[in-house]
Amino acid sequence: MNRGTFFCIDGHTCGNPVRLVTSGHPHLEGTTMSEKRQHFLKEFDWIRQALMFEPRGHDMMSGSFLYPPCTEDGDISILFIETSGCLPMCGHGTIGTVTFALERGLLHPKQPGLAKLDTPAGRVNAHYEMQDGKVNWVKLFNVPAFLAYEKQLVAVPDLGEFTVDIAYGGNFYIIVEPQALFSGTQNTTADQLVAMSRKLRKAVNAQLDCVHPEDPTVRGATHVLWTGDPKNADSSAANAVFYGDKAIDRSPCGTGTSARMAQLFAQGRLQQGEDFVHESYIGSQFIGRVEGVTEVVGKVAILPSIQGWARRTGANCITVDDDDPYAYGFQV
Ligand code: PYC
Repeated sequence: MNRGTFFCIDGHTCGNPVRLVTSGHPHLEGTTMSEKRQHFLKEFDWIRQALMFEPRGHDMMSGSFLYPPCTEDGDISILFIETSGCLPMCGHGTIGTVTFALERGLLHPKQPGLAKLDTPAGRVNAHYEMQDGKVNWVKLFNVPAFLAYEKQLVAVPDLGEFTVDIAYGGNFYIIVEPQALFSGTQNTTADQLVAMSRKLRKAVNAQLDCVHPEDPTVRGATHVLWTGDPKNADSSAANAVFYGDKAIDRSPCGTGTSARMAQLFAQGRLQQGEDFVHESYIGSQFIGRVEGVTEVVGKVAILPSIQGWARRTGANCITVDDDDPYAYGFQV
């Protein structure tokens, strides 16, 4: 039996995949994207698994669906799908989604140059420059980001002790700076980062409660952000972001960059208005900035922006049929 046919625009943001699904959307209940995300996870997670995992996707696959706005002034809503689940917010995914949706005529912001987005994590405003039908860049004004835990000593089975900070930038990030057991991303292979990340994430979540104070459905440290020396002279810092079970982000990671800026700002290592050029594991760059300061339930938080670009690579029509033993994907 054919369970569904999904038309997709495929592409990438600074190297990391974005699959914008343009048909086959399930109807979702709820008045906010956070509620709709919960409904999708409960009833329709098979769609995510089919479109993200092998053989139709791969370890790094990441995508989105567009829905009508949930707010009066919103232009559109985005539901993120990924190998790890449905993220509350995804920065590279938003830059790609906005770029492809504008270029293919799926998004018509009320105010040209500014798309107001409803995401499960909250309002994200996307400023963009479009020329001859192509989007040159997108600059996101992300949800408030904050440092949740500082200098936590975590004993990781088989590895040893790590000292980490945890920050929220749309997802909770375990931030690891060079220390005895880790000498920086420049000296560590992707395979080593993946192996260490899995164990570290498990140990952190066993030790600490990471729950968003305004939305208890946003919980758990899902991503690990390893830091290091950049390859490019104009980068402020480099990272390697682990997500899902085997992925290292090819982009500098929008929510990770927001979390990292929140950490650096809280520790007096980054100032409001200063550019923070963040470099990915493959050397691509986002420009981040602390645009303002606010608070989230009494905690100091930053208002981060992230600027990057995306390119379409093609279109795809994916079918999911029960006669395929791998219809809902697999992981090795
Ligand atoms: O850009 O926010 C991001 C992101 C999350 C996971 C992969 N990329």
